[in-house]
Amino acid sequence: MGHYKSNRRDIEFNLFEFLRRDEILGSGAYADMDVESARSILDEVERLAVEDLADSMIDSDRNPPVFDPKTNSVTMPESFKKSMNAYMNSEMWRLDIPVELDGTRAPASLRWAVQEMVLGANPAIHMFAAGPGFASMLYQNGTEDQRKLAQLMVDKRWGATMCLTEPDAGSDVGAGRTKAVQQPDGTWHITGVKRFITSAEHDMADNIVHFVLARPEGAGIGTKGLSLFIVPKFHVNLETGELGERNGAFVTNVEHKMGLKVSTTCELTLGDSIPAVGTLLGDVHNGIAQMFLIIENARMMVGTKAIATLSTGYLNALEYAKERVQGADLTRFTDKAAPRVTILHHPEVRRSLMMQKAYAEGMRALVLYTASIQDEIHAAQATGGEVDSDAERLNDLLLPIVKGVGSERSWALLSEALQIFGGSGYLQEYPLEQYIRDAKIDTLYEGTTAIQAMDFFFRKIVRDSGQALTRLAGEIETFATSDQDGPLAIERALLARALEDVQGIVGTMVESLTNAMGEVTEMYKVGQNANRLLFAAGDLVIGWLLLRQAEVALTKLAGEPSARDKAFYEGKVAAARFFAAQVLPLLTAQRVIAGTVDNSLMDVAEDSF
Ligand code: ST9
Ligand code: FAD
Repeated sequence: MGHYKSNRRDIEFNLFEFLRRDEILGSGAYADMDVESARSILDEVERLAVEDLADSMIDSDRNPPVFDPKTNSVTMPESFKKSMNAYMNSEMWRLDIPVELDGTRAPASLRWAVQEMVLGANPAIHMFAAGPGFASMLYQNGTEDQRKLAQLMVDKRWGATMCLTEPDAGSDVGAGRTKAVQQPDGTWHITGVKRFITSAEHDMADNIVHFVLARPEGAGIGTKGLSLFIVPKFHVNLETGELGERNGAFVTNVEHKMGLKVSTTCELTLGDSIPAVGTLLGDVHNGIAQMFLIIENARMMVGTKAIATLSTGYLNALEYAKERVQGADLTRFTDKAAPRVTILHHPEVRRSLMMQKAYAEGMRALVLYTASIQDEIHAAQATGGEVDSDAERLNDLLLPIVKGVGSERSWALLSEALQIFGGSGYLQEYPLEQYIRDAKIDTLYEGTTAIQAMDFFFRKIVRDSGQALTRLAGEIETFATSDQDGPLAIERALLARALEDVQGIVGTMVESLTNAMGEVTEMYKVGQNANRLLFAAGDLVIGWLLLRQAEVALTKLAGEPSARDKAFYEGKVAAARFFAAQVLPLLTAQRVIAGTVDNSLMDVAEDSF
């Protein structure tokens, strides 16, 4: 067996029992995608993920891509190429592109369920295979010529990159210095150095199309002065699709990393030896907003990747805990002759595994719930091009939780999963050490956690005038205050308290923000509480989703489930109760701390650190 363990039962529970995606499949915009087709796609992707994709994950970590600085080229490991071919030949990537580009129409919820398995089995496959996804963005926002390029990217399975970061412009994208100068023929010459660019060089596609943020001569400062340019590695004859001369975008270094080694992280030098010729996306200067169309998708991807890795980490740990025999049951620990038991008998091992299960399943619910909100957005678009602004706001609010909380909790809990293996977890014989190395990046790229936290508070709450938060809080409150005599009464009360705590933290931060109008240093208090709020909101939403799932499971248990289903549903209820009892009360302490934060931290002299 390979390293990857999917949780197909829980994925299907989310899609069809919890989020009732069966109600949108097979009709309306998804008339061609009924439940049966969706299930057969899940079948095929699960097989592909467990076998073909997972197959190369370990080998390509031990034998990573090789960069040749003389030719600015990269040779990928053969094992990985094989997995990549299997994925591209499966045509499953067509789920992520519109029908106009020969895609397969599928709801976002199904697409993210599919991508969870791809990302859990071998995350870099998703990234190298993102070319068609970038092509759809190009098709939707590009000029006529760029739409032709988009079609070629799909037909020829070219790769693509997003190029924001520079040596002095990481979180602060607006500090970018890469320059664009317009030419008489309307094209642009780009010069500069982009750093840390994922997939910018490899030998698995004939061409790679770079989506580059650069500042046109004379444009203003900051992110608003940036424009988005389309810079292919090779020039292209847009009518025939033939490749022309090499363009002046060369990879000049590939980083050596802690993990995710098969994903090439490149320095991309533009316009050094020969001109790097680009075209302006859509012929409009609106670079940062355009790039965020990609970033939003990529942030969802990173959260899903993290959570997928936690899920397989947990399932590997669970399997080990059921087999490893060590020590006696705690009730007989003074009896030296007591029979030895599997470690799953030990309370601390159970606590840790249940925490992993609750977060892995709670955050899967978070990803797929968010995807179901994206379904609402797309449904509105499909019926007459309308905008469902409530759904868009809620999706925007949830994205930093998916990305920021998903990555941080997964990375921390993967360490607990490794702990279940004892010393064996530290060995390369088991996948946990690689999972941890490969998942750490999720807290860093696509905006670090601090950036997600500030995005959450300033943009998604304050700038939104709390509209999405109010909708979400309203739904949580309705659930928490209903069925007060039911089997989840205690948990609903804990949820209601957690909601008050999160609202309390928001209130404290809004107060600091208001006070900052008089005393500007009050802003530091907002900064000190930002991550706290993001994590607390994440726990609240995860707790709410787990309890809603428990409610569904209890209904099923009242019927006549099979023995397997009975165990599954009881597990859902147990995880929800555990999370409510062990995690939600911690938010009260967070609220108290948020209220007592002062600026003494900011007064500590640098030399005193
Ligand atoms: C990276 C790549 O790390 C990692 C792996 C890549 C793998 C690639 C493959 C997978 C991708 C698949 C994609 C397929 C494509 C599918 C497409 C489908 C269509 N939401 O607050 P302001 C905008 S890449 C939306 O003043 P500052 C907005 O336009 C590197 N928009 O910011 C706004 O204007 P307005 C990742 C947002 O202070 C404007 O920005 N690097 C949002 O100037 C200015 O906003 C990072 O992520 C948002 N949440 O700049 C950088 N926020 O206000 C992290 C801003 O008028 N740093 N906009 O609406 C940040 O995010 C900073 O907060 C900052 C600050 C740069 C935005
Ligand atoms: P910095 O911005 O220098 O941050 C350092 C620390 O300071 C962080 O802890 C951060 O949270 C904190 N910090 C910074 N600013 C603030 C603030 N205002 N408030 C509070 N805290 C702050 N980029 C691309 O453009 N394309 C890619 O394909 C891509 N792929 C990547 C792949 C890998 C493997 C890596 C490592 C990076 C990749 N990146 C890519 C770059 C990535 O997006 C950046 O590393 C990330 O945005 C952070 O920037 P930085 O590394 O410069 O850190």
